Amino acid sequence: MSLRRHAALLPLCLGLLGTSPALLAAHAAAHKDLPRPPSGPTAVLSQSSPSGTAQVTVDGAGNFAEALVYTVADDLTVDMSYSSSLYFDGVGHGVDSVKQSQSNKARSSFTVGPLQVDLKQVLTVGELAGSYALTQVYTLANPGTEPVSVGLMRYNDSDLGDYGYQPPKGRFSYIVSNVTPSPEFLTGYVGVKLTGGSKTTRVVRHCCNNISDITPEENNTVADDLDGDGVSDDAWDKAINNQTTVLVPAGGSVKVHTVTVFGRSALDALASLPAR
Ligand SMILES: [Ca+2]
Ligand SMILES: [Ca+2]
Repeated sequence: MSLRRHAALLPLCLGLLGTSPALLAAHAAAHKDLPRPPSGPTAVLSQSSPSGTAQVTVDGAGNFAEALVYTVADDLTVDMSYSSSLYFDGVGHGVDSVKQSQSNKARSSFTVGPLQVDLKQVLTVGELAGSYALTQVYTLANPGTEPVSVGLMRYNDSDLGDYGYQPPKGRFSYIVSNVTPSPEFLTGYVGVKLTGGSKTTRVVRHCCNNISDITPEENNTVADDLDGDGVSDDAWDKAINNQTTVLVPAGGSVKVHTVTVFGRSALDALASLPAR
C-alpha cells in the first residue's frame, strides 16, 4: 500500500470510528459496479495554491476517478474522489480524444446520439483556503430539425467518511468527512453543482449503483438525515447525484455547467462551504 493510498483511507477509517461492527461490515461489502472512469485518453489537470496542490485526471467526456489534494500544512496527499461521471439518459460515455491546452485546461468534443457536445474543463483555486474547483462546461448543439430532450446526471462517489450535506436552498450537494468541523483540524469535502437545462434536482444517496431519475420527493434530500436538516446523522458509503433535463431546440444549443468543489480546509462550520 502506497503512502498516498494510506492517506486516502485514513479519513474513511476516522469517519467510521464509533460505528457498529455491523455497519462496518455492511460498508466494506458495498458493491461499486458502475464502471470506474476515466475511459480513453486523458488530460492531467493541475493547480497550485498557497495551501498546496490539486490534480485531476479527466477524460474527454469529463469523467474522472481520483481528485488528489496535497496539503502543505500536514504534508499529506489525499484522494477526494473515487468516481465521477456525467450520464446522458443514464448512459456514460467515453471519448476518443482530449486536448490539453494548458496545465489546468482541457478541451474535447464528441457526439451523443443527435447531439454534438463541446466540453471545456478548467481546474482553478476555490474560494476557501485549501479548496479547488473543477468547472466543466458542456455545450450541447442540435444540428437537426427536431428538438432533442436529454436527462443529464453528474454522479460522484467520494469515500471521505461519508456524510452527506446540502446547504439549505443551495445548489451544491456535498460529501464531507465529518459534520462538526472545527478550524483546529482539516475537513475533507467534495461538492457538486449542476446548472443549466429546465429543471435541476439534487440528492445525496447511499452508494453505489443508483443513477435512476431523482423523484420530486427525493429532491433536496440527504441519506441518513434523520431530522431533515440537510446533514447526515450517520456515516455510510454515499454518492452525489445531481440532475437536470435539457431541451435543445432544433438548430440551437444549450450550455450545462458542472462544478466540482473539493479540498481539505479548516472550516468553522459546514455552512462555510459554497452553497450556490
Ligand atoms: Ca440531520
Ligand atoms: Ca462514497
